[in-house]
Amino acid sequence: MKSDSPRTAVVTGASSGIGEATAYRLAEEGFELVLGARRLDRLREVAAKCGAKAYELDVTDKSSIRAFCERIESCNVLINNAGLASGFEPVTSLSEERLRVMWETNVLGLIWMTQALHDRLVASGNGHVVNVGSIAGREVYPGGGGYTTSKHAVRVLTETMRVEWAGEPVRITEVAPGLVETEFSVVRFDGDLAKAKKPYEGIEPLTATDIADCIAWAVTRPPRVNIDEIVVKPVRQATATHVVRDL
Ligand code: NDP
Ligand code: 8X3
Repeated sequence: MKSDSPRTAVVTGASSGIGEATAYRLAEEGFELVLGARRLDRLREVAAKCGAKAYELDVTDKSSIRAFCERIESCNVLINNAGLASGFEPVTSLSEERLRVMWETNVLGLIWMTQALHDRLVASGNGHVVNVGSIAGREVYPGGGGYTTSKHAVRVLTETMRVEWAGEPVRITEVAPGLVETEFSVVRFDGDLAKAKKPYEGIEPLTATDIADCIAWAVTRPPRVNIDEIVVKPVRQATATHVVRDL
């Protein structure tokens, strides 16, 4: 469904992966776009391809969020996508640095962005927040404690906002993917490309566009429809740890 009049969508973490693909899909749907991420050169390339505005944004930094949001006049849709995993450390040896970056990006950043744009979402009369969660918000695995706790928090926050906003013209959706081949694993394994390829070996992983399609579908339903959550995995992935591979 194409929008009748242009709605503005803000996408965090749009310099690569799911955020980048979402920018392209939402542009196709007729949205006006404001994109944010830390790597401004990459972000500008994405923006140029879809006619979007691109501003530097670090969701872990409240002053960066303030400066970013000051440039946004109106906002109908907020895609809280910026996020990452860092390492695979068991809880007993989780480093403060890795735990902090995951929680500050995936959880606190999502809260600060939502707080900053909530008034504009309500004022739009047809607001929508999409939080990019994960199957890691529904399951656990060894070495995942820092990341899975953050994504469980995203799930719970999404549900909490839904009850708090009941009666407001703001919908809220969680899109929770399994294995999607993006830069996610490169970041998780500190740039080790050989390790980063492993999770996707012997299967056909999801693409960033597959997730962007889910997001685009959720935000183009009629205003009366709230899609609560979409859990999406490759066919070969039954759970976070049960993946049938051709090796
Ligand atoms: P990518 O690494 O390709 O993209 C992550 C994006 O987040 C980048 O654009 C990055 O931009 C941005 N980002 C990271 N930290 C910050 C920050 N502090 N401020 C602003 N932007 C930031 O990975 P994905 O596209 O896969 O990840 C997108 C989301 O999807 C994440 O929330 C991730 O947890 C989730 N997800 C991914 C899955 C997968 O298998 N790939 C599965 C389930 C969920 P920059 O570095 O330029 O700031
Ligand atoms: C990413 C999916 O299974 O690597 O959110 O945690 S998983």
